[in-house]
Amino acid sequence: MATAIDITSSNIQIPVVNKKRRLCTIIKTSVALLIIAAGLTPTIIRLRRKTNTTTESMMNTTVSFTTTTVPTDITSLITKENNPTTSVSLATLSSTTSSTTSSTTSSTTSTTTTVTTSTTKPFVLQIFQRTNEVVYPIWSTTLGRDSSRSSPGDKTGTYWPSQAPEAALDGNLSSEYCNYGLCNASGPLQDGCGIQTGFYITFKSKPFILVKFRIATSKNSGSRDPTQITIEGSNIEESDLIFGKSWIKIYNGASGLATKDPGRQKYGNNQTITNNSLSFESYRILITSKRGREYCVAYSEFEMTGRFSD
Ligand SMILES: [Ca+2]
Repeated sequence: MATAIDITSSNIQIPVVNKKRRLCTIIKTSVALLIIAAGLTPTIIRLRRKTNTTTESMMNTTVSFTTTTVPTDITSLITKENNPTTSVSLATLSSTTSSTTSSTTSSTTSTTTTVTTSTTKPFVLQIFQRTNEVVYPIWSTTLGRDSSRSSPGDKTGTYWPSQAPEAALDGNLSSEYCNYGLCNASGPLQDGCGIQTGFYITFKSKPFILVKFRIATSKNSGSRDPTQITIEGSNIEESDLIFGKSWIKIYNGASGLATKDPGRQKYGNNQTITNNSLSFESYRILITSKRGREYCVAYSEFEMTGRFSD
């Protein structure tokens, strides 16, 4: 059983040890409070600084907004400012439009350049005539084969002495070239007379692209007119042009005189050389058919029109 003790009336005293414990407890509590207070103070300071920064930022935004506002556009501006999605969309749209415009401009510029190129570099055509170059008369010669030299005379394989091949390249319709080929000046008149005859020449000008040609008729008979020809080009040394391998074919077709006789000492139609972009300094012309039965093939001009390569 516990016994009740009246301490007010007794002489019982609180031990000194208990006083020290209370003092220690008070000191510990105070130190703890000081540590807590020291930790909270920077946080409060930081919170205050952050609050100040936020306030300044908001103020700047407000000032900027006010200075750019036009009374009639206030609603739309407020909508843009308050709706970031709309603002981004507008920026994206603006960027896309700019890009499209740039692309369109670039395409237009490219097209213009192409047109300019085609209009500022026209082909300059000119007639290439002989000056003092050697013209080699040939007979019994076919496309791609070696040439057989012809000489002046009245026998097989000759040309009439006063009608040499130079006469076909002098720009004069009253002079002509007449070659008998397989025939001679005594007859008989045959379809084959003058066939597989022609000439070749090396021009002193730099190589040119043959674009077209036309042939002028002789003085005496339409039956001597060439109707089909071949043209070959070469850049091989002149001394090697006797060989067929030196030549490249660029034309095999109508002479421009076949469909209609233009009359005596007249030019036929221009014939265009298609699918040829090669420049040559030498050309070989061969007659492969004529209009009728006669002693020879004859023509007063073989006019060559061409251009220099770019
Ligand atoms: Ca002539």
